[in-house]
Amino acid sequence: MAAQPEPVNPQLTFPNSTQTLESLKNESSKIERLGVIGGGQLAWMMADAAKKLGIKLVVQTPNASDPAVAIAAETIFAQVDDAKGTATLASRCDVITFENEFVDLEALSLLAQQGVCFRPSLQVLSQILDKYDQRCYLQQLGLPVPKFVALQDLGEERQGENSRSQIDLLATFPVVLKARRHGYDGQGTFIIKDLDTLEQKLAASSQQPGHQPLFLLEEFVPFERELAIIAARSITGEIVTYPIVETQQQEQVCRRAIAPAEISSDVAAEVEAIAHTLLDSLQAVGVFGIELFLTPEGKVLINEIAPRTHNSGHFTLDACEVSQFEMHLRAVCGLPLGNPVLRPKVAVMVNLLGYEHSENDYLQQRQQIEQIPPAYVHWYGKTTSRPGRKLGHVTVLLDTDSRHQAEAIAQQIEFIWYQKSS
Ligand code: AIR
Repeated sequence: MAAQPEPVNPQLTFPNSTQTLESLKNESSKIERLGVIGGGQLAWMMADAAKKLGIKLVVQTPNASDPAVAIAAETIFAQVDDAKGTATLASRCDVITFENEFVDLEALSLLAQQGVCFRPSLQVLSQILDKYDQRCYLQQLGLPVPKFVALQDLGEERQGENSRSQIDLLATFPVVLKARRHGYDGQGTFIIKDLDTLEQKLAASSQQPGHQPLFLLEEFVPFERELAIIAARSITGEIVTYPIVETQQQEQVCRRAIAPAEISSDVAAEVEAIAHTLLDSLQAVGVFGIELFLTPEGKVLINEIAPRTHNSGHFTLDACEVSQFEMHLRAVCGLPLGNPVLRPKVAVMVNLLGYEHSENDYLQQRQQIEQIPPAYVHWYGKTTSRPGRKLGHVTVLLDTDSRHQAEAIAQQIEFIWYQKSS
C-alpha cells in the first residue's frame, strides 16, 4: 500500500465510517437500501444495476423533474447540500453514496459522528473536493500534476512557499484559473491569456453576491491528448480499473470518449499505477474518475479526480461486462467487484449536449441516431435544455479497431444532433 500523506485538510476531521458500529453492522449484512445524494443522470444510470443487485435506491434531490426521481424507490426532496435532508435520507437507508460533490462536508460530518455510513467516506472527500487540496494531496503522494498555486486575489494571499511558483506561473501565460469548489463541466474554469484578464476575472468574481470563490491557478498544459481512467476500490481493498479512454472536450465540456485510448503500454501502465496508488492511499471505496493529460513528450499529468462515477466511463454501460454504475454499487454495498473487461474492440461515446434554451425532447433526432447500428442512445429525461447541459449520450460498439471509423461515427452522430444549431 502507498504511504499515507498528511491530511491536506487537518482542520476537518471525520470519523472513519468503516469503524462505526453502524457500518460494522452494514458490512456484515446485506445492504438493501442505498442512499444517493444527487438525482441527476449519474444517479439515474445506477437504476439497472440496482435492480440486478436487488438494491433499492433512495435519492436526495431538489426537483421532481430530476432524472433519478423516476427510478428511485423513494425520494427525499432537498438540495444536495441540505444536511437536514441527508439526515432524513440516512433514516431511510443503510449506506449513503454520492453522485454529485456539491455537498456541505462540515454539516455531514455531524451525521457521520452519529454513525451514518458514507461511502466514499467524508475523510476521502475532504482530501479532494477542494481542487487546491486535491492538488496538494496528489503532490504529497508524489503523483505528477501541473504546476499550481492557490490564489485569492493578486494583491494578497501570496502564501509563503507558493509565492515563487505563483510569480513563475504568472510570467507564463496562458494560465488556467479554476474555482476551488463547485465547478463542473467547464463552469468555474477559465483559460486566461494575460494579466489584465486575470485581474478582471478576479475583480468580477469578488463583486458577485454570496460567497467569493477561492481560486486555483495552474499552468496551461499544451497536451497532445486527454485521457481518463475509471477505477473502483472495494471495502476489502480490491481494486479494478477500466480500459483507459481518450476524451475530447470542447470549452472544457466532454464531447466524446473513445475506448481504448491509443497509447503505448508504458503510458497505460503509468496511468493504471496512478489509479492504484491514489485509491489505495485514500483508502477509497467506490468508483473514481481520474482525468489526465498526455503531453507531446509522452509525460502524464493528473488533471482532476472525481470521487464518483464519471462521464468518461459512460461507455461501460453498453461496452463492458460490468458497468461503472454496477461497479460503484458493488463497491459501496460491500460486494465483490465485477469484471471491467471491454467486450467490443472499440467503444465510442458521444455526449448529447444542449445547444439552445428549450423544452424540446428531441425525439426525432434521437430516433435518427438510433438508426446507426449498433448505437445505444441514453436519454436522461431532463425537461429543460440549455447550452452545454448534458441531456443524453450515445455509445457505439465497433468490431474493428479502425480509429478512422470511430471518428466517422462520432461525427455522424454529432451531425444529426447539432444540425439544428448549425
Ligand atoms: N454531475 C455531477 N457532477 C458532475 C456531473 N456531470 C451530474 C450529476 C448531477 C448532474 O450532473 O448527475 O446530478 C447535474 O446535471 P444538470 O444538467 O442538472 O446540471
